[in-house]
Amino acid sequence: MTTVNILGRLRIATEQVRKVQSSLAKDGPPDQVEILGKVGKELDGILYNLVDILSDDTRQSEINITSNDGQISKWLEQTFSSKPQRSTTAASRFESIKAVIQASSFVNALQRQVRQNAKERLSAVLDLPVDIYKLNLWSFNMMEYDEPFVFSILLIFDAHDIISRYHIDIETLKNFCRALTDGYQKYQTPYHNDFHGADVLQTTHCLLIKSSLMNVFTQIEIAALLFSAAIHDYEHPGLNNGYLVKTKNDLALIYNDFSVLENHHASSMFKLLRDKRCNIWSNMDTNEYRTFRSLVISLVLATDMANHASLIERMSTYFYFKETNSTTPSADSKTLLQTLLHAADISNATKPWSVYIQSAERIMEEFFIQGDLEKINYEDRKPTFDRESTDIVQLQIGFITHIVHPTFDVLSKVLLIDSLDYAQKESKATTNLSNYTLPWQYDLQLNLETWKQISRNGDLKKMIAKRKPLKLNYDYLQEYVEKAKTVLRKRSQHDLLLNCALSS
Ligand code: 8BR
Ligand code: ZN
Repeated sequence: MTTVNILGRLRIATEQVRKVQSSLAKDGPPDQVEILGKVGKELDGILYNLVDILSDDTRQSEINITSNDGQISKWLEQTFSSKPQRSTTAASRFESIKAVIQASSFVNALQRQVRQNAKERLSAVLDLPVDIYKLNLWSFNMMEYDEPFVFSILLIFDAHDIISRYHIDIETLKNFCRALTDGYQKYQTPYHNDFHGADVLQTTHCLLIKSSLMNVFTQIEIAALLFSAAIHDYEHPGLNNGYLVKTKNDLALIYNDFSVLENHHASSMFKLLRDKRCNIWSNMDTNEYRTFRSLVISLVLATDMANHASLIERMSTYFYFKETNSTTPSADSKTLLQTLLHAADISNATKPWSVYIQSAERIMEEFFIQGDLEKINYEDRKPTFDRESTDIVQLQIGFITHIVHPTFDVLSKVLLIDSLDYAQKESKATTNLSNYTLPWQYDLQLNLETWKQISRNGDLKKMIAKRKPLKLNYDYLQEYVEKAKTVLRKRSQHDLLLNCALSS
């Protein structure tokens, strides 16, 4: 149900309360009339808040027309609301996440099949620096390879059968990869470049194959998810939405300050696809392409970090209802796809320290370049990110604690429940959550603990080897990684002893 539906029902209920109140006003019991008055006022307040929320979100504009003539209803809905077009099969397939969870029994067989197929295909024909087995690893470091899109797109698309299913011409795919790389390199940004794009693609691929999700998403959904992952920051200028809006940048004016970057990534990519030489989807069926394009747009727009809270809230509410055994609201496949892409987008802090620290250094440098520009061009004394005074350690601790942790916690719940279901089906009686560690859980803890150790005992001057461009002292930081490892080891030993003591 959309917020608009809720608003409509609440409005009708409020009207009824008001009617009863006014009919009782003359000769009804005064205390009850007073209560009704208060209830009416309260409902008015809620209605007001809902209208306020909706006024900022034009995508919530949804109407349901019930006319005898289905064709007319469809035309009315399509013309007078922004209701997304859903095929009936897609809607019924995804009643809830439960459908996703229940499908886990197929996943192992499918994973094996994917690997086998991929092995026999591209790597044998093309001279690529890695094979699909390497790209299946969470610890893979994209920054070690040149031209990362060329091999990652070819291998990952092939592994998911996208190349053959959509009859993608290999030469066109290579042209596309080059154009994609050019777009990502357009502004020579330290972080939002082709390494980040290819990294998010590879991480999304890992999330898919490590869960049962791959099995229940349709081919078109998987193609849209992987494509969106690859292109989600296309032509990123290395400046954030706030800056573009503040400085009245052309892009902000084009998109009326609304998800400026994300609109640009999607829009400029579809413009590139108008070029025949790069259009890898030219053989896709027209109807399928419509669904594909709409999914890609919604996935790329959802990478706007402004959606983070809403996304996590939607996923968390689902688990709240599931835990309390109330009726579970349905979570559509789109929310799940958006969560996977969002998680992959911010996954750098969940990778092994040596991989993560390179990303952290690059994103911080990109923030500082924006800070330099704010100072020079706008004489901003307090830029968002000041190279000299920003506390990198606290910023990383905050990013991990408030953004990355909640995201991966929600994701872990989906995937762990999935593992549990699978294990129970396999009748392993002693199933317990701790038996199923996901690839990111240890490194996420270790990275956070490392920053905490540095914040307690580290010498911040020694941590930074160079300020412009930012260069961190990796050897010095490594000392704290080792300290953090010891802390985590002691903590887990302590937890183990405590559990034993409690259970004996
Ligand atoms: P985009 O890659 O789509 O811009 O979204 C991810 C955002 O998360 C980045 O722009 C940045 O603001 C933030 N982020 C990431 Br990713 N890694 C970070 C890190 N290590 N430290 C601080 N912020 C980070
Ligand atoms: Zn990104």
